[in-house]
Amino acid sequence: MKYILGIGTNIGDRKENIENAVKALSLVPKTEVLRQSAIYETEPVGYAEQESFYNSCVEIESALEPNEVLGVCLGIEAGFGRIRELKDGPRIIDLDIILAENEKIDSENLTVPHPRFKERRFVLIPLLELFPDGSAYGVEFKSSLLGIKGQSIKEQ
Ligand code: PH2
Ligand code: MG
Ligand code: MG
Repeated sequence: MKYILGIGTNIGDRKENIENAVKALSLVPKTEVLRQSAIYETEPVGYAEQESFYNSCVEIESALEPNEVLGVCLGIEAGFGRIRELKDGPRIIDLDIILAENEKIDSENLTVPHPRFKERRFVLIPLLELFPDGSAYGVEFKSSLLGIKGQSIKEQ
C-alpha cells in the first residue's frame, strides 16, 4: 500500500534531520521510499514563538499496515531523541501519516487522512508538487489552499 508521510523539523540541522529521516525510512523492512518532494522552509503554524520549520513529504510503498507504519514513525522519532513537550512546539523530527491509499482510519491513536492536513500549507504545497493535479488517492486537496491565509513557505 502507498502512503504519504509528512516530515517536519525545527531543531538542529533541519536539512540533515530530514535527510536522515528519509534514510531511516528507506531502511524499514518491506518498505520503499518512492519519491520525495523538495524541502521547504515554513513559518511555524499553531505556536509562533519558535524557529521556522523545514518540511517535506515522501511517498512510500509498504507492506506494513497503517498501525505498523505509525509505529515506524514513532520509532524513528524516538531514535532522534525526540521528547514531547509543548503541543505544536519545537521538535527535532516529526513524521506524520498524511494519507494512505484506499484507507480511512479513525482509531484512538491514528486518524487518516491526517485531520488537519488541509489547513496546512506546509503539507499541501509539497503534496501538490507530488500530485500536480491536486488530488492524491482520490482525496482532493488543492482547493483547500485558497482558504489558507499567511503561513509563508519557500522552497530550499
Ligand atoms: N508541525 C506542527 C505544528 N506546526 N508548523 C510548520 N511550519 N511545520 C510543521 O511541521 C508543524 C507546524 C505539528 O506537528
Ligand atoms: Mg505533525
Ligand atoms: Mg506527529
